[in-house]
Amino acid sequence: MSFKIDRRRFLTGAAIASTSALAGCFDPLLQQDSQVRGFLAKANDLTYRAQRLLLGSDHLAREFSASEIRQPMRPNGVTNPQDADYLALANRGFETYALEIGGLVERPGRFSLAELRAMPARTQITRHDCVEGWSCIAAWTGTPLGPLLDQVGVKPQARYVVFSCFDTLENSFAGPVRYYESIDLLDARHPQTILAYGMNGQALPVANGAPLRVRVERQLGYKMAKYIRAITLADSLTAFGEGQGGYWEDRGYEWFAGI
Ligand SMILES: Nc1nc2c(c(=O)[nH]1)N[C@H]1C(S)=C(S)[C@@H](COP(=O)(O)O)O[C@H]1N2
Ligand SMILES: [Mo]
Repeated sequence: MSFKIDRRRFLTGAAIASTSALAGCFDPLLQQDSQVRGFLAKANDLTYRAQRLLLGSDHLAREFSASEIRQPMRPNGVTNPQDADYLALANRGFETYALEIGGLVERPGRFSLAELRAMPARTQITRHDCVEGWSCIAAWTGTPLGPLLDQVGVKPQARYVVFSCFDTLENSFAGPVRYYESIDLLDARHPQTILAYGMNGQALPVANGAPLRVRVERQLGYKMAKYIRAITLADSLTAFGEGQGGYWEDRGYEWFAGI
């Protein structure tokens, strides 16, 4: 275990050192054919396969008791999206919000918050570990993703669940670059993977991803997309963002961020 953590520190350190030292310049991690990218990709693939072998698909992340909640849940990354479509929803208390589910599914659909709240619910008190080295413990309430996927009918060729978010992190020549993330179907169907609309017994605050954010409890914080607009089932990640599976993955982070 300690070997894995040390290696993660090393990989993460390498990614951060590289992006900060070369900010605004050429970044070898962003070159898909570079040796560094190849090394990271292989290491990530090894971590992925080793963890899938060791932990299997149903290993649960540790859950804590209410007295262990460490508040406040420190908001991180984008905490107050200013995108017009998001603000329009927020100003009406997310009453008109509807989660879109599409891609490789039999029955694409839209689900309002009221509909999501009426589905089976799960509350779990878990620890959130950010790659920056801090963690928080909070209670999350939401509906398990697995049964919702069954409801829309995942097509057999689907391999990934992609979360598209409302928030813009930067503007490029091609337009706004929005946060996105992706997980495999094992994590998507894990019993602790929920679409959360509540935190510490309250409605999910805007800072922590209102109206809907995913909790993928066996992964690092950046995998847990906030401000979810749509979920797309896909057989490949190349069509999304820069093709590495997430906003931070496109900037050198590992796609499989198991802890
Ligand atoms: N849409 C969106 N999701 C996001 C981020 C973000 O900036 N935008 N930041 C990620 C990171 S790095 C972390 S650690 C967690 C922070 O969640 P919190 O704000 O509830 O602490 O959200 C993740 N999901
Ligand atoms: Mo993070």
